[in-house]
Amino acid sequence: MQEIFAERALLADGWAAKVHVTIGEDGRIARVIRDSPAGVGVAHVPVLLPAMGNLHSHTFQRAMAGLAERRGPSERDSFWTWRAVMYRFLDLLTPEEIEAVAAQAFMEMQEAGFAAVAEFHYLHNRPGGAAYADPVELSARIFAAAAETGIGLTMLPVYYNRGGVDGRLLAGGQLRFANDLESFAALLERAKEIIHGLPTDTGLGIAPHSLRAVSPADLKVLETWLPDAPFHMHIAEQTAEVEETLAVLGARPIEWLLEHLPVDDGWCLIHCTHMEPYETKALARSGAVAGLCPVTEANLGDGIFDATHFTTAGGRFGIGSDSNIRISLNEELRQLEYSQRLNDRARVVLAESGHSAGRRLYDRALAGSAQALGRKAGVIAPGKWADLVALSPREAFPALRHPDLPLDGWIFAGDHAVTDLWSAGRHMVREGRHIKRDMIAARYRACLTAIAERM
Ligand code: NGQ
Ligand code: ZN
Repeated sequence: MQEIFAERALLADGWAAKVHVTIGEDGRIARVIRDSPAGVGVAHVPVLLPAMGNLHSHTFQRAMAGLAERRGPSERDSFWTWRAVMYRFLDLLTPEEIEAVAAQAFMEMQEAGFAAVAEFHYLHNRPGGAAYADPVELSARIFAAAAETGIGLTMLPVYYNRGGVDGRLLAGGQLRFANDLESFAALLERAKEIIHGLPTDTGLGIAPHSLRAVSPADLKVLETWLPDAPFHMHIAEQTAEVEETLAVLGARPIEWLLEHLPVDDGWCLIHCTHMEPYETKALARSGAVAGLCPVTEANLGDGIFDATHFTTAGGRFGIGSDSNIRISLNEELRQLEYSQRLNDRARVVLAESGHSAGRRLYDRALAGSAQALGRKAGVIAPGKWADLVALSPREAFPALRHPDLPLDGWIFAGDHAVTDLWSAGRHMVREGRHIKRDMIAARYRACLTAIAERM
């Protein structure tokens, strides 16, 4: 049992003072007591929040952060030129390096305040496309990195079968992603076997990569395979993808998807950047989570998600660090709000009158990520996973008159606010540092050096 005493904690019905939380041996919250005396032998924290999950990550891309910020030779640098760099980079990576980079990224996520992650994992084969003897050779690296860091993992093996909506063949770096339905079924079976030996908060879902990489027929098959599991997919991120979908399928991506598949609250659609107003409303009504990755979307020049109308229509969202160009929970939420402000030329957009933007962003992303990860978390209440984050607010004003100040301070003004983090009760970040930081970071640096020598 672990005991935490928080001066202030964000509970399901709002802020409460002097909260005593007990975490059971099983990693779940056992007890929550308000107005409790500060006990002895108890971790004492100023502010305690439910910790959210990072709903979209490709960990290997962390190792190329900064390498694609030079303008290339083409007329216009774009998502597609970035993708070509990314494909060349991933072709260099060994299984050991994929694990070391994943561990570094997971550790940084926990230090940023994420208790869990949905890893959208599409590296399956050797460079050039030959299969490994074990189809989960590379997926097992992600499981190992999660186990080492203690992050809560929802594993999303990715199905990637073709090079574009027109059905063109995979080429170059994409050969590492390839599966057909038969090989993918075998991969999922092996993934289930591995999960049996992992912490019980580990989850499994399916991720058809996109309408570009998966045929309508395969998508309809995959959708039936793990009925209650998370089902994630990239969609409508780039205008070229919208145009290709219109040309081949006769409808815009979100429009087509909502019409042809039973999109519901088990689905998480990543990006959804380009929607017509009728798609925004229909997506909101579906109950699916929009997986927003504001920092990556800005980095890749995707465009601006219409969060204003989506949330007004009751749409659910969570946030992901996607390319991991920067791993920062508060910066994702800040970027999301700022993109709306710049677009609407307004202030405090994603909160109703009289409410705090930080609080609204945090509450919504918390609920959206728990839904998207299929994780019984997101609330400090008995029975839920003990996914918890403690903050050390820097603000000078006492939060008495404005209880959401710790959140607004963290998201809009703060940086190094996270002091402690628990993932399903595993107390992995203490005094702002992951307990295995030195070892994981040293191994990561050695990998970067080795990769650089092969570039
Ligand atoms: C990915 N990333 O799967 O890593 C993609 C690039 C693609 C983003 N879409 C590949 N941000 O979409 O074709
Ligand atoms: Zn992605």
